[in-house]
Amino acid sequence: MEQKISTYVNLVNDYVASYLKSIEIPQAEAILELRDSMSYSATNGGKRFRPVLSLLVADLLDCPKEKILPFATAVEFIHTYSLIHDDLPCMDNDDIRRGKPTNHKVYGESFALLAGDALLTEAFLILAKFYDVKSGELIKLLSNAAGIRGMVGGQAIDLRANKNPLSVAELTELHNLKTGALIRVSVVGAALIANASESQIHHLTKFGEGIGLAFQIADDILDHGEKDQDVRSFTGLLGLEQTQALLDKTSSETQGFLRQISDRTQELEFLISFNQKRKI
Ligand code: GRG
Repeated sequence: MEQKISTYVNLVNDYVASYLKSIEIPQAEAILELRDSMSYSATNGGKRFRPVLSLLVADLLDCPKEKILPFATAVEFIHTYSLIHDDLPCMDNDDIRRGKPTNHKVYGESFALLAGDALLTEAFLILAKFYDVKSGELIKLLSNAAGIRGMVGGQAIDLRANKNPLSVAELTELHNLKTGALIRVSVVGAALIANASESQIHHLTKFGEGIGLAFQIADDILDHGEKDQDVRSFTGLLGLEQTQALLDKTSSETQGFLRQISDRTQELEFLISFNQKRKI
């Protein structure tokens, strides 16, 4: 299974890199530099958790990977833009991401801002270009997950939650929006492309919500020590032990949703336990 995941990561890496290399753009020096800035962050060693999730959903539903790769790339572009903007001095002001200098440290703040803008916009161009009659539905799904009703809304709550302690329910809501929505859409969008039935989409949506939340809880456990006093983290609110118990509970509930879909969900179950134990 590890071998399959690493093959899928390579598949996504190749697709993302060649997509950006081959886009038709004006050949002005500044625009070529902007494309470099987009590529720098989009091909900079991310785990590719969201695209791998989409590809495994495609496998479950017997859908060819080639049909999913453009969608998975669109979601990864939005994820990449959010990280570039999140690292900017006006947000988290981070110098290092994935062990390398952040986008603005290499290309400057204004080009980092533009690289994020261009990745966000390109995501929707991909959906419009590759998915014929399904484009509208996919654009609606991704807009809801990425914008004010999803990731950006969650980021707004996060920024304003600076000083006020949140309840566990409020923190869960924040993370369902900020991190969970894009992970859920990786599952649901792939299911839609793969012609899933209404009942499969229903159970996969529940699975997507569960793994999105589990991903964030695992992230807080990984960051424990750095932000254990932070009221916007599960470890900050609950402590390490209770957060670990919450991760285990969320992971097993998430497995339960999978079992209602089919008896061929072992690979997606592996991703749940990979997340439970991940060190990156
Ligand atoms: C700035 C619009 C805007 C949104 C920012 C998602 C987000 C919203 C900020 C990222 C902050 C953060 C560290 C959130 C925790 C969960 C998370 C999304 C981690 C990073 O995702 P990974 O682990 O990253 O999938 P890689 O590097 O593997 O791609």
